[in-house]
Amino acid sequence: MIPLAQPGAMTEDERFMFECYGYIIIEDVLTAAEIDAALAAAKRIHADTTDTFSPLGAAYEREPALAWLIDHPAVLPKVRGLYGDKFVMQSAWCARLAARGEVVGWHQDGSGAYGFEKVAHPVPLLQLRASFSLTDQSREFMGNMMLLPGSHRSPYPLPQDKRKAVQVSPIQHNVLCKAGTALIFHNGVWHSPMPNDEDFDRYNMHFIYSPPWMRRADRFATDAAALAEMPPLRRALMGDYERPDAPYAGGIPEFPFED
Ligand SMILES: O=C(O)CCC(=O)C(=O)O
Repeated sequence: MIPLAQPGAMTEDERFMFECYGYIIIEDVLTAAEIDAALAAAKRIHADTTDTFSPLGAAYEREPALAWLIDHPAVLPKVRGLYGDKFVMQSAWCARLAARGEVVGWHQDGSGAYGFEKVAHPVPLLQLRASFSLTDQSREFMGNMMLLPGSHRSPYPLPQDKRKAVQVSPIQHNVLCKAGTALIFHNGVWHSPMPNDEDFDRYNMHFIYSPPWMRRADRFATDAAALAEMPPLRRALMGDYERPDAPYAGGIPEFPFED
């Protein structure tokens, strides 16, 4: 029971699946050449990485092969389908899980300082994540994402004593996917990376989309030179407004969507 979706606009069936599970999966979003380019970029970004798990922010400022994923035509229409026409890319993390590395830790995304579960129940959608797998994860123990479908609706948290375990529930879904797959999920879904028993590092590229008033997490402002290189829609998604208070006051410019 895999919530498979197709590239492009969110259909009613896909929306229903997303609401039930809290995530959808789109296969074959990247071609072999695009995977190679993005993976090479991710490896350059992590040239000095020694930690078992390291998510590095703002890699798209230096690597065009990662920047173009920000408004990928297979994925961005899904984000728009859920948020409407005004949202920003709040952060992006190029995440390496080292060969034979393990950092199992089940959690919901959000803020350690003020958890989203304190805002409302069900946990509101504030960080919609699109994750591109850049290495093969088609078998278990390849650093796959593990998810608890529907857990974004649970008023009851995953028991504390389970959060470091690989197997936590009969309903858990360990995502098996090839490189080039996109996983789109709600911040409220309990998830964790599976250990990586392979002898190669695992890479994922995560993009987090949020309402325009959310504070950015991987940068204070987008690098001006990188911003200048971006096409108009991508630039708008970066949320570098001339007036930082505009997201509250309604002064955000229209986004240059093509339709
Ligand atoms: O394994 C990954 O790349 C993602 C880890 C994770 O759970 C997170 O970034 O919230």
